[in-house]
Amino acid sequence: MTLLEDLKYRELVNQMTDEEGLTKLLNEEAVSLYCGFDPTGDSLHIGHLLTILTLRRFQLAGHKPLALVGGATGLIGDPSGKKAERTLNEQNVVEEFSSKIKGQLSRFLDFGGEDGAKLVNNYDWTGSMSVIDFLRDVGKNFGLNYMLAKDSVESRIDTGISFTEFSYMILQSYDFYRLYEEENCRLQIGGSDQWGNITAGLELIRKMQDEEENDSEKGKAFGFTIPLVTKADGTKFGKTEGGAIWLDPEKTSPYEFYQFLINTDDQDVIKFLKFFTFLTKEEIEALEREVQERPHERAAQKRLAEELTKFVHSEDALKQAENVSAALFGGGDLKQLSAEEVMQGFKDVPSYKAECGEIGLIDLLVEAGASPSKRQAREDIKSGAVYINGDRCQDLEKVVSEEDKIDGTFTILRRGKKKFFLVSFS
Ligand code: 545
Repeated sequence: MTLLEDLKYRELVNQMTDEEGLTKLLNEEAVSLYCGFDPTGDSLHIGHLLTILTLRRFQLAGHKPLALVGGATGLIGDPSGKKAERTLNEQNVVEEFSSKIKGQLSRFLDFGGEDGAKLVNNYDWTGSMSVIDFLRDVGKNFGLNYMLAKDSVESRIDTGISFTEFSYMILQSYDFYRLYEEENCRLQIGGSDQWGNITAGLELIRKMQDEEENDSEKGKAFGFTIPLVTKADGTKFGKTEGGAIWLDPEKTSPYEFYQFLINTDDQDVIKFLKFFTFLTKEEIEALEREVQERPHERAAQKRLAEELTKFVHSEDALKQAENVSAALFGGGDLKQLSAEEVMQGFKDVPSYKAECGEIGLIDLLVEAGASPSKRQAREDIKSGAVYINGDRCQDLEKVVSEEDKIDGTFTILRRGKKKFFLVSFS
């Protein structure tokens, strides 16, 4: 399969300019291509992963990805797909976000060697440009009607759009032109929301080239968009009750990340395997049969969670996530967990810090908020509703001590079927 055939098989093609021309180019040459990421937050989330993985697919097929961090455009705000004007972030905030996003991008692409991927920042050429140069050299190429007709602008005419956001497409277009000139970048990719900005860039390249005349040997440039990730039930992909699924392990632990994927619906899992993994068509088809014949085994979901947790985090992080999941849901042993794994798995349960090294179970149940009174605590223990680290305890005299501390740090109390309490000792 060629790269484009593979992308089509994976349903990763939303729109492209001049399919025939692009097919020919990609088959004949190693092509530099780019995708931009504006530092609008301190982390990428799982939705952004799709574009990163697509860049990686191009790279694996021998092409050269340029990952652009929008140090300049992040100061302005892309109106594409946004219903309302964005609030501007301070320059130092954008700089901080830029370095975080840069760090994340560099983990997902191969930057080694001469043909390795490259990180660029549009602040390097836009930050110092004068407003006169911008208006004379770049802005002159954009007709007002052309700009007004773009979705990102047109959809905001009634609700309002500032000149700042209105001008955004010119900045992104200029980036494409610069990368085309300086890096021989022939292709820009992005989500479907980026189509307007990408085609505006192609328009600018064409016009600036006409001006240069002498240099008409330069090849043609192309645009390509991938679909936004949607789910069969119509709810938004990548969001849980706890918020977005981030790629930063401090914001979304590898365990939460893994659990999010394991819980993928049967209706979505094959599509997500195509989108998010490098498994072959044959491997995916085999998993598709598994979903049909043995849905309860969730083989496809497991594979999806494994592949992606490994890619985004690490082999070790995947092991941890599997350990925690097994201990919590698979009848595994809580006592085998490390303190770190306990913290990941029990992040959202009420926690209690015991002031001393050991404490009577009845007192602990009350202090940790598991039982409302000592009387009730006694009842709970007697009736067999109380578990310490997964083991039922019916001993009214029980003192929770060293031997009950997982990894020397935590004790997990459970009352009834599902009420967990995390006790840490100082
Ligand atoms: C800036 C300058 C360029 C080319 C592109 C840009 C960015 C582009 C944009 N892209 C989105 C984005 O989201 C924030 C990410 C980091 C927190 O706004 N104008 O920056 C998303 N993009 C990836 C996909 C996207 C897009 O990074 O293209 O469709 C989401 O999946 O929304 O010269």
